[in-house]
Amino acid sequence: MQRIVILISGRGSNMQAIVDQCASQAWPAQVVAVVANRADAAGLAYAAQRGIATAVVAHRAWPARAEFDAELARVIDGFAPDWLVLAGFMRILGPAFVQHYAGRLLNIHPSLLPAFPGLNTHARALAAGCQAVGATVHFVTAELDHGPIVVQSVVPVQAGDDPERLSERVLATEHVIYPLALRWAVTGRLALDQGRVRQLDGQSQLLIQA
Ligand code: NHR
Ligand code: GAR
Repeated sequence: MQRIVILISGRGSNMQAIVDQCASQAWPAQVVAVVANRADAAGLAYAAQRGIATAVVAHRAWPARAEFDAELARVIDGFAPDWLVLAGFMRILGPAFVQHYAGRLLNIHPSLLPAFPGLNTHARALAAGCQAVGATVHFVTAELDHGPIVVQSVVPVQAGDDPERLSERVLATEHVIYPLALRWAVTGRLALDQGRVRQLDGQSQLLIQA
């Protein structure tokens, strides 16, 4: 059984989708812990209710980023993860932390990377006149939102869209592609080839949500 630890900062709907599909599709894996950087992260209650261990490492208690990263890694390593999953996790992680989990650390970002790394992606995409937006699951590297891409979803922009409406439609695709990427990960279906990710069964790494 592969061991998955999920990091959240808030609602945790991507975490829920992963927990649900891991169980319902009987992956050779289990979500062994959900860790948040804020005690008020709503997703913690869902995890606890599913019988999953939870932990909080409050970033505010650790003034230096490197100290927060070290404490976070100490708590995570107590759960001995094979895969570490950022799901709406809102703190930038330093190079030492990222290196420690290299090759087993995934993130989902609500844009079509490499466009719009960072925050407020939907507002920036609308302001730029983008006709399509989406989400990207990628391996995390020290460079923010720039690691090798595992799978992307594309969502057309509709007349009258605002960031909130757009984020709802993109989020629905996140709940499809993030569990998919993780199922590939825990079943050994991902290979890194010259800095690019290949799906070894030849399955499409693109979801188009018309
Ligand atoms: N860390 C590294 N090294 N590389 C990545 O690709 C990372 C990462 C940590 C988080 C998620 C990311 C996203 O998908 C992620 C990817 C937070 C910020 C941010 O600016 C940016 C990107 C992401 C997550 N955070 C502020 C900070 O100072 C705090 C914002 C807040 O607390 O609300 O850390 O978008
Ligand atoms: C998701 O849209 C995720 O892509 C995004 O935050 C939302 C979290 O929702 N992530 C980031 O913006 C990372 N900086 P969730 O908590 O319900 O999964």
